[in-house]
Amino acid sequence: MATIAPSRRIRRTPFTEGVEAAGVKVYTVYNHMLLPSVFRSVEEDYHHLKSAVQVWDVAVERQIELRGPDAARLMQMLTPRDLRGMLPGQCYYVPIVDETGGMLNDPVALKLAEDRWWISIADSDLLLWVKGLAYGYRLDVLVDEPDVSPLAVQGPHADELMARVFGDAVRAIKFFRFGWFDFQGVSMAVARSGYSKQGGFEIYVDGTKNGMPLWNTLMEAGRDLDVHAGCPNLIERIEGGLLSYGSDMTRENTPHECGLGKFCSTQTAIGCVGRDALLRVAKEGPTQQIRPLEIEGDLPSLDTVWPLIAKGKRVGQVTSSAKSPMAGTNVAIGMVRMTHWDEGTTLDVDTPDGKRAVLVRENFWI
Ligand code: THG
Repeated sequence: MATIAPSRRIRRTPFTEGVEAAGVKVYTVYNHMLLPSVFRSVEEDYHHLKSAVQVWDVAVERQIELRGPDAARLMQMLTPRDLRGMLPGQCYYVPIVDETGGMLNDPVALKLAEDRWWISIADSDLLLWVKGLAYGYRLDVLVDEPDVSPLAVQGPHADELMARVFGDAVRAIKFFRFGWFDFQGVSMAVARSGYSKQGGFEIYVDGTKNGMPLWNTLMEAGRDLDVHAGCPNLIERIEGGLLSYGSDMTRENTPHECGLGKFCSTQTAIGCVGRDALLRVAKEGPTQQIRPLEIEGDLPSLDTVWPLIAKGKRVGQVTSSAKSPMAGTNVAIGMVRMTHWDEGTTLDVDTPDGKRAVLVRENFWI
């Protein structure tokens, strides 16, 4: 395959130098920025993630900062999740929808203070939507992208490695909470979160110049823990049911179709854009929904949706798939119509290499 031309439009991160020194083999582009996707091989990276500890350059999880008297009001306009009970120091996974209830992004929101929030975005240009709302509603709030770059530490030895660098207090951070920790005189938010089910942290690295010193410190401190550079792993995230915006869901889907209804409290999310549309779909219930799928046989890698077929008719689509050492088959995520979404239903999928048998499962693997 051809390679992609480097350019200013495909931004490097504060950790790219370390990623390259660690021998990154494949990149993807996410939020106009380099995101590593393979170091040794997807399968080797998977086994290492589940047994050791990895440091991930997830600077592509760009932050949108809201600052000012209307910050909380704007944040509640953005999401159907009710934010009234959210305290400073908490992270919330928040669906963001447009006026039709279509998904625009599925970020993690951090409440730094009543008048200061970060929105840690997935792959869409959410900054433009947020700036448009702030301007259109004449809100008293500053909206911009600060020089803050998440670095994730994921895997079973993440607590030990983080304690060595930031002190034992990091062990007490609860899931989806964050605290402020010092690294070489710079205060940084450290959260217990990350795009894997193996446990770990995300450090919101403040300042590009602090990226490589922290990267190197983590690599040296974790040598005896077999620390290695890693990245969000396709197999592990499918097994864990972690959705990928732009792949598993788009603006065409409501949060309910994505299985994110549990993160919506639309009735009480007063002022949220798309509220009327979502109240309608929440009442009726979705007619298609994300499901875990098993697919038999050898598969090519997926770079466009594969139609799901029953009795010659299209009943959905596969949007992510990978060969899983744990399941001994291909694990996949798809959007399936309600007529065929029950556990145990068998379907066919049309792949570029031919038809394969599909089983609809009830639960993800992790
Ligand atoms: N961390 C941070 N920013 C991010 C991601 C992240 N931005 C991009 C992308 N990932 C956004 N998407 C997700 C998807 C899933 C989760 C977080 C962000 C996630 N879900 C957990 C789950 O499904 O098990 C828990 C959600 C909950 O219970 O609240 O973590 O990873 N900073």
